Amino acid sequence: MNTLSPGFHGHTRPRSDRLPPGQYPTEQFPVLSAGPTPEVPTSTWEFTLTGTEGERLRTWDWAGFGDLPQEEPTVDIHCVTRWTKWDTSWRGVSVDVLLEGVDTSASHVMAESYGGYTTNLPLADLTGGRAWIVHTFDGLPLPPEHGGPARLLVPHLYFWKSAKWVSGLRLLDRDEPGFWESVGYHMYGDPWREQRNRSD
Ligand SMILES: Nc1nc2c(c(=O)[nH]1)N[C@H]1C(S)=C(S)[C@@H](COP(=O)(O)O)O[C@H]1N2
Ligand SMILES: [Mo]
Repeated sequence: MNTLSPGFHGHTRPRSDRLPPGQYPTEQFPVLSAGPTPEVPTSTWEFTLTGTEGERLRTWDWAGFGDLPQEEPTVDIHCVTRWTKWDTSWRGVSVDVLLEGVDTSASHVMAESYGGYTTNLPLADLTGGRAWIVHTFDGLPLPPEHGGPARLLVPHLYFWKSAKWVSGLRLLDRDEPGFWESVGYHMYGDPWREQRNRSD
């Protein structure tokens, strides 16, 4: 008999049920960067929410970001190069908090990074407690090679959607390809449906 307690969370499911098709589990934390690791001091770090007309809606500096309510998600991550890492623990701010009170008809978002990386997502996938801007991994400041000082974390999509060195979110009226999407990666990237390439 299956009993789901009120406190049931995804990460209490057995790991065998948490391996998407075509993935293998790893204990390592591989580094995958398309270019050099940008140096982003927290003294000059900014995170900007930009509207569909290019207007600056909100900006946080490092101190202001730290004053926002923080969450500690523990989630599985799935890279399109086929590794899955279970139960990764992070600390950061829910994107719901950043979008609070923003009135928009935007359908999509471009995540933008220091260094120029971009990746596109439906706005709905960043809300509902499913996406965070994280600055801490395993209780320690996020190392630069993994996206520190802060990265996007969207664990329900392939990990290329989790932009490292994130500098902001730009609201879009329609879907537009980001960096990997423009060279053939899937526009959405659901690991459970193996949406690796545009043709999947
Ligand atoms: N800014 C930026 N973010 C990025 C990337 C990148 O090259 N630049 N690579 C993506 C890819 S393909 C993956 S799998 C993950 C890798 O994150 P990791 O290096 O912390 O494992 O970051 C994603 N975010
Ligand atoms: Mo990746």
